[in-house]
Amino acid sequence: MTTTENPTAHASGNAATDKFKSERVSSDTSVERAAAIYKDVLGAFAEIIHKHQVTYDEYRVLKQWMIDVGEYGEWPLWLDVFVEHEIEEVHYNRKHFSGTKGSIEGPYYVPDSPKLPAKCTMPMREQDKAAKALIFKGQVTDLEGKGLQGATIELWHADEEGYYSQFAPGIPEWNLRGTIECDDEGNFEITTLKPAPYKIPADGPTGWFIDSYGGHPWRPAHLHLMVKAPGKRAITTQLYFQGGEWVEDDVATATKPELILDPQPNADGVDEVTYNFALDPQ
Ligand code: MBD
Ligand code: FE
Repeated sequence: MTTTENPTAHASGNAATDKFKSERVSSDTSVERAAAIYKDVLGAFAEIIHKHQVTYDEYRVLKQWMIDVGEYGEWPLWLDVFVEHEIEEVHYNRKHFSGTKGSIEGPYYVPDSPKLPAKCTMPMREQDKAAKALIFKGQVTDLEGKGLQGATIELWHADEEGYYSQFAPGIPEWNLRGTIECDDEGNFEITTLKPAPYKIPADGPTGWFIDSYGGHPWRPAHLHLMVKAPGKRAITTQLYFQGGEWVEDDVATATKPELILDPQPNADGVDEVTYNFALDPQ
C-alpha cells in the first residue's frame, strides 16, 4: 500500500495544509487586541498546568505531538474538528441574525467548483451511483420568504467511503462538488447520493490525540454548503440526517437541531427532502 493508492492521514492532512497555505490569510487585529488575547491564552495555559499539575513528561509529549501534527499537515484537521465550532458560534452571535443557521466549514472546502444548473445531478463516478440516491430541493429566500434572484449553492460532500475529492487520491477533481445556480426565484433541485457517517482521518496525530482520551473519530453523515445571494449575508453550513449515527455525538461538535434533514421516499421510491435557506441582509 502506498499513499498514492490508499488515503492516509498524512496525505489528506498535507493536501488540506497546502490548500490552506495557498490562501495567505490575514486579519486586521490591533496590537492592543493581540496583547489582550495572548495574555488570556497564556493565562489559560497557566491555569490548566497548575490545576492538573502537568508533568515534564506530559509537557514533552505535547511538544512532540505538536511537531507531529505539523509534519502530518494536520493543523487544519485538528483545529477545524476541535476549535472551529466555537469560532462559528461567536461569528453567528456577533449580530442578531435570524436566517438559516451556519456550521463549520471544515478542512475540505474548495472554491470555484464547476457551475451546475438549478436542476442538476452532482458529478459522480459509476461506483458512487451504487449509494442511496438523495433528491435535495428547496428555495433560497430572504427573511420574509421571498425567493432570491442570483442565488448560488456550493455543495461538497464525501463519497460512500468517506473520501473527499482533492483530499484523497484517485478521485476525479470535482467529484461530488459543484456550484448550483438557482433559478430566478432561488429554487434548486439537486440529485446526489446520501453520504455515509464520516470517520475523520484517524491514523495520524489527530487520531492519536483522540485515542489518548478514549474518544471516537466519527462525524454524522453530512452535506457541506455555502449559500450566497446578491446583497445577502452568505452562510456556510452543514446538513445532517434525522436518526443518523453520531448526530448526537459529533467529534466536531458541529450539529444543530435546525440543520437536520428527514428525507422520505418519493413516488419513485427515491429519498427526497425539501430544505429552504433564509438569508439575512448583509
Ligand atoms: C470533515 O469532513 C469535516 O466536515 C470536518 C469538520 C472535519 C474533518 C473532516
Ligand atoms: Fe465534512
